[in-house]
Amino acid sequence: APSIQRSDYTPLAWNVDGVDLHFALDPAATVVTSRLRCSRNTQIAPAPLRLLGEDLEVLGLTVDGVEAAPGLVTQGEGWLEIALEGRSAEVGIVTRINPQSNTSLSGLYVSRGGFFTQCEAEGFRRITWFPDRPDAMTRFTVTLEADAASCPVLLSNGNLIEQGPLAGGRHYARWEDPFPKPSYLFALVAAKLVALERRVTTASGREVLLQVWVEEGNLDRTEHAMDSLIHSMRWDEEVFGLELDLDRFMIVAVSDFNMGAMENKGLNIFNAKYVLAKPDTATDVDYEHIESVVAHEYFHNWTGNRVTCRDWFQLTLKEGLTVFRDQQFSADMLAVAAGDAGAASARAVKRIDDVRVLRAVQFAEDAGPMAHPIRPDSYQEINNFYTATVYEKGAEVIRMLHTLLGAEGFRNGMDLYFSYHDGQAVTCDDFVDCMAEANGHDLDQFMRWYSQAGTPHVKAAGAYDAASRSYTLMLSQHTPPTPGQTDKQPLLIPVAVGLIGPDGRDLPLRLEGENHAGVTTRVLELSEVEQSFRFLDVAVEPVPSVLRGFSAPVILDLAEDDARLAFRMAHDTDAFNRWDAAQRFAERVILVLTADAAAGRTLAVPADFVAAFRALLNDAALDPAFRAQAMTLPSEGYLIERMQPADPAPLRVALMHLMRALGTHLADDWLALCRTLEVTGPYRYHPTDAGRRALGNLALKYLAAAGVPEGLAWAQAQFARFGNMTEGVGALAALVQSASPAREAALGAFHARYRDDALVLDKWFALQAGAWRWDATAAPVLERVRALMVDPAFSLANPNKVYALLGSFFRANPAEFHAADGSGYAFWADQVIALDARNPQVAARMARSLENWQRFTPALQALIRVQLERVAGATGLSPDVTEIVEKALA
Ligand code: B3K
Ligand code: ZN
Repeated sequence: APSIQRSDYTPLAWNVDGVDLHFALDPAATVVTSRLRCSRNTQIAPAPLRLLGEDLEVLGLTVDGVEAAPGLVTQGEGWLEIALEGRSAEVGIVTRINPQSNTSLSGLYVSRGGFFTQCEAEGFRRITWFPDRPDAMTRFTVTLEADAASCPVLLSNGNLIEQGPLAGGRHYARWEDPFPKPSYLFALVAAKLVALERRVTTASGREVLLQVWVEEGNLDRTEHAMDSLIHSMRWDEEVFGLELDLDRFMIVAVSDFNMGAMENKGLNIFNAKYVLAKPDTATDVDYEHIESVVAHEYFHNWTGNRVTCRDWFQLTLKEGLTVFRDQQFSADMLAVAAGDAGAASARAVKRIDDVRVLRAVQFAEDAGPMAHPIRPDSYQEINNFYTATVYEKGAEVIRMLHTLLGAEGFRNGMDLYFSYHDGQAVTCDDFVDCMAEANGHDLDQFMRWYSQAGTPHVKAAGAYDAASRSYTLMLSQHTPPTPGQTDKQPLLIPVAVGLIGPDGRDLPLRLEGENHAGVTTRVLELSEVEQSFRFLDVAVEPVPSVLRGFSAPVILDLAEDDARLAFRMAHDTDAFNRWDAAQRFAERVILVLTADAAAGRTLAVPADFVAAFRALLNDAALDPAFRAQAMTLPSEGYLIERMQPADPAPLRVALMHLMRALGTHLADDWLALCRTLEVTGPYRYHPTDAGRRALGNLALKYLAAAGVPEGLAWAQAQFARFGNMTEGVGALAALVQSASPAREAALGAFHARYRDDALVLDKWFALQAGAWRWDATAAPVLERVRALMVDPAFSLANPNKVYALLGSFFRANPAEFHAADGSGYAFWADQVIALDARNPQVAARMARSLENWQRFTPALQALIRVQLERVAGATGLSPDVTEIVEKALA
């Protein structure tokens, strides 16, 4: 398939200064009339106006009011060029589209009787012919016309300037967006909805109207999203001096949506999953996700909308930066709620969550056939590049700038960025240049983070010299080759380091050549392949704590024996590294157990690991949320990346053995812990309560896995009388992850209670698809997944359902998915092919679950290859899935 190169960028020959859009909305035949006021870009050689379109029926085309002469128009696959004369022209286009048959959920589509749009990245061209690229910034005026009874609410970007009734039971509304924007930020909604409203005053004293639009029955689930929006507004005012620039800001929830949410100017459209919450339907984690997605989309108003991307290769310019901003926001929110005493731990817990995702998903991506720099050089289908690399690694790159420049320096860089580029479509270089200029800091080497793919390995080794009371830390870096990029240059890597004394306290640090002593964590700048850092006045041999707070997105190789890991697990003053020590110790134990299981040896969990784990469990001084993090084993997906070759079956045996052992040996400790954790009073979304619930649910998981009768009884009792969804789904998850016969009854009861609640049923689907076979006589999980696919609540047309059932099976259940008979792979191919016919973006996401197939055992690889080839050979395959399977097979 053809690929698009970053180096091929050319500026627009014609600007669109303004566009008037008129929509006569009808489910099967919507007529879109567009008037483009174009002006020639005199900076470059004259060229025709180039418009892009897909699946459009053209009813009329005029230039300056006259039907376009055929000789003026040239057309190709997905494009149309009009040879315009002079310096300006008005182009009129009428197209007809069929929103009802649009199952791709890109462009204009129908969901539960309403009309919705999704235009990023290239959906607008499925609505009308347009220069559908992010550097074409235009002022939009939009008129919507629809049936008043089925679509009483008509929304678009900006301000409502006119509305009224029309003949035939129809009505109209006209919206005007005062800010020029690229077409990917256009949106419309026409549906039967109601809104929660609030009026708030911005920092500069303007009153603005906030609305959260949902279906009527969901109004009681909108308050948290509204609170999150208001908190986001305040935070951006305080931290970055950025204020809402519109009089009205709307969030709309829709049930059928390909991803999380979309930052359309003034009219954010959300997957209902990231809006709707009330205590008995949403978990603490759902509340947390809603808060961060609402914030993310809101923050895009400045980082993405006011300043946007010149081309899609620059996607991380808005996404990496906005993820960083939402991460900082969530950390601040948690820290404030936790109070002074709990703030540091609350921040660490958030950091741990973010790093878990990065390591499990982004590191895997960086080690596979889809590896790409945060700013890719080429792509076949842009929708495949909304990746963990662009988003999460992109956010880590911004975080490193923040670390290197300091909060104030970073803020100065942001201020300069807006002062230079407000209203423009720019590149990642423009952003980093502002950071460099505002701080007088050379960031040339740092730019390699934008161009180099792959996860760097940083090796650390320390040597203590008692005679000179000095400690030397040797750091070296190496980035393995990735597809199309064999030679890697050294990066500028901030490595935060502390030295821990034998009493568990941090030693003051003084770096050779520097005078100031006293700090206990020091950010070292590793810029060469190999570098040594010498610390002076070190009274005793320390234990190094390296990469504190995960100061860079790298894999740290540091030789530590079990005793040292246990020591850091108990004492590292950096909470992130303390958690990381526990993860490293667990990983080591699991990989040994896995090798033993593969070789048919007896499995034995080392006593020193159990002891270190018990110490964490019983350390009442530690915040429950942190303890829950520290005692959650590394994910199977992450562990698979650490095995060579990956063999999911013995890994599962090892994990089950370890969970049972920790449940059995520590049964009394877990039960005692459960008794201390009960939360009383009405539900509130609060980190202290959430931490207690998380730890309690984790305890139930270990107890249920081990089949401890009191633990199972506890889970059943909690399930029987749960007061909120976190407790309900926690108890259900524990029962499902056990051999207890109570599991089926609990699943049945849950289904009966929530049969009409799509979002809650997603949890029910996901739990079953992700279940382990604790009862060795149980049927393979694939059978259950197949049965659930014909459940009336399941639908391949709804992305949330696909992600809950199929996504959970493919990604969260490796041992079952990678069954030795290849049944999982054949099922995968069937589903990818079926999905691709209706929704290529969703299909491509599912297709990606086998891209790292070459990591598996030769026997599994042979079975996977057959299915990858089957998908690759399917007729009419979308560019989306084609790119994934072609790269996997390359
Ligand atoms: N910008 C959108 C993502 C669009 C994905 C298009 N396939 C959501 C976000 O990152 O905020
Ligand atoms: Zn985003």
